Amino acid sequence: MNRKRVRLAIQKSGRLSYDSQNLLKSCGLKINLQKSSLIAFAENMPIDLMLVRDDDIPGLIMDGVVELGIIGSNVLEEKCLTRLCSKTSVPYTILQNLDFGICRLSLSVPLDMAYSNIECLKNARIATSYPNLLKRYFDKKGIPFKPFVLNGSVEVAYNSGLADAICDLVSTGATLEANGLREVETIYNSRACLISREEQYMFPEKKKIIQKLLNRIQGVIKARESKYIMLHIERNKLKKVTDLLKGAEQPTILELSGNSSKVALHVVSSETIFWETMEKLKLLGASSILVLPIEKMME
Ligand code: PRT
Ligand code: ZN
Repeated sequence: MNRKRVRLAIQKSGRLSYDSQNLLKSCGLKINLQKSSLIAFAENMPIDLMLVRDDDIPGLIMDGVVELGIIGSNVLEEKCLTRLCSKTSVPYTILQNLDFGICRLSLSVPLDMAYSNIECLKNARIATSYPNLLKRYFDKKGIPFKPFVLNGSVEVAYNSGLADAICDLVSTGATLEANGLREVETIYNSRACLISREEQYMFPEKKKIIQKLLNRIQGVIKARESKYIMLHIERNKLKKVTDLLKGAEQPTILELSGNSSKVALHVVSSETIFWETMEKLKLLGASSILVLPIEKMME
């Protein structure tokens, strides 16, 4: 086993694979991906990628096979609950919540069901791929139900007469709508996260590599959330402009040549700049307003 190379497990193909690979590329990793291969090597950092099914990633971390993994917190949490049921340990650390894979695990019922509260699902048969997260939710409310575990196509369980309700992941809600279902309760909010095995079992060389990658990931996420704003404004309107740009750091103010009453303002804002904000800036008299994406950032 190579003491110096860090192994990072990501989803081979599915909803998290593009964003996971893209994040790593944005961190400067040059990865040589081969379609059928389970392992890919980063050429310019001592990191090896393992391309696997997402469901295997929590176990690979918890059993110490790899040091890092990118996984939806829904899968991670479900795996933890499964292991806790069988009294197996769940050693891992969430190093960073990521900005993709955002979804929610929700309970949905048929459109024509008169649903007022969770009591309406007492003793109902509920189809899900997340029986433990569902059980935790119902147990907290003290309501009995009948779980029906399906590892895919959960949304068709009601129309096929297999279940009274379903508990599945939702992002836009289009799948539910297409199947005549209505979302009634959110069980769990999920997003992708970077996880690691517990530090005490790792070689110091590997800890350093992980810290370096983590710093870069944080930089990439911060940069993706941030915008660089430039505009010209009357000097006496500066305060009003900075009040509008919430989430912005201290601005840089520059003299404009040949115009002493106006200045150029440059600022990094960690919030999305909507058209409405730009219109308000314009109303304050700002001109030459530019909002630019930031590629990399380090604080
Ligand atoms: O083959 P492998 O086991 O690796 O993949 P998989 O088929 O188990 O998982 P995959 O690729 O479908 O999803 C991987 C992860 O993406 C999930 O565990 C979540 O963390 C995250 N994610 C984010 C989602 C969704 N959004 C999502 N919308 N996973 C699944 N869905 C499905 C949902 O199950 C439903 O069928 O999309 C449909 C609903 O989408 P909307 O947009 O119609 O609401
Ligand atoms: Zn899966």
